[in-house]
Amino acid sequence: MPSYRAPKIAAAEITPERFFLDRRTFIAAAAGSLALSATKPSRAAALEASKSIYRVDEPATPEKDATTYNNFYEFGTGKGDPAANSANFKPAPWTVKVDGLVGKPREFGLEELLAFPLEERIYRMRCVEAWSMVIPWVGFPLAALLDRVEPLGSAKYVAFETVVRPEEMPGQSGYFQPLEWPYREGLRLDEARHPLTILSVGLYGKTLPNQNGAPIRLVIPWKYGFKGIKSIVRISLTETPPPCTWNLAGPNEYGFYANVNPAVDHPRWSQATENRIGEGGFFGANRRDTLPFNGYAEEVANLYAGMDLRVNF
Ligand SMILES: Nc1nc2c(c(=O)[nH]1)N[C@H]1C(S)=C(S)[C@@H](COP(=O)(O)O)O[C@H]1N2
Ligand SMILES: [Mo]
Repeated sequence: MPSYRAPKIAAAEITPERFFLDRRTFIAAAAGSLALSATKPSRAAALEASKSIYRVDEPATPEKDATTYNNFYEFGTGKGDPAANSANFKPAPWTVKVDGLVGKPREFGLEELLAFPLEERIYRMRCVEAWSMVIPWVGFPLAALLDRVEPLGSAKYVAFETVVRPEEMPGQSGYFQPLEWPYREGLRLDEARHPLTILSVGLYGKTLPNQNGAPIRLVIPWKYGFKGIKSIVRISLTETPPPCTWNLAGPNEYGFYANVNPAVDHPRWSQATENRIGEGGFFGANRRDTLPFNGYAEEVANLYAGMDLRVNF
């Protein structure tokens, strides 16, 4: 996989207003070893790289749609609310606390998070609401971060928490509170360590916009979108399954696993098909079939061998 070290950003340069990532560096990552290697790769090798599981062979959703049609209830429940209401959110400075069943609990500053080897991953994304997108993320495997804190043998799950900042997040301060805060999510440790699971710090070669979960959010392409918790401040290793926001809010509608499964309907709607955002026509013509594990079955189905996926939905 193409990878590189992000440039070291001096702490002084990480301003409260916004931090900055060099777009050219991301483009180099996207071009990957093809651009960086001294010898010219064969056409076959280039083709093979383009078929990588990390880069789905479907057109990316227009950036405008991916950054204006969002779910981020901390900024409101409407799809346009996160883009409209997140301008005052401050994604820097930032720290992520990693604790629980680990040998080396510690905090990671933003600068350190951006220093992990970043890659571009073009993933198919599927919301539980039956719409989908294809998004070029920039990020690094969650496993790389977990390695640094040395999980103990007793650690079986990973819990995640979003920041709570009512003063910057209007959805957390209004009279109507749609969810309990902090937004929380969790994965089994083997799911968390799977190479497809990434922490994202950017999209479309740019720093992650506030509405998409700045400065750092989770991306798990074979699960429904709600598992992809945004603006993470804490990651804890646990022995038992951690509480998850949507699972708590509606246990028969949103399971802990939330693996994309066209054969298991949501109690109130079918999950068999989806609307690809940006292609137009929510109903009818542009609907496509939803794929088991969102098209990543070959890579992840073995994680669930022997499990009844209707019970463990
Ligand atoms: N903290 C937090 N994370 C969240 C949500 C949220 O409301 N709050 N919504 C989830 C849902 S339902 C989806 S589909 C994805 C949407 O991510 P995107 O807006 O970047 O496409 O974020 C997920 N992460
Ligand atoms: Mo979602």
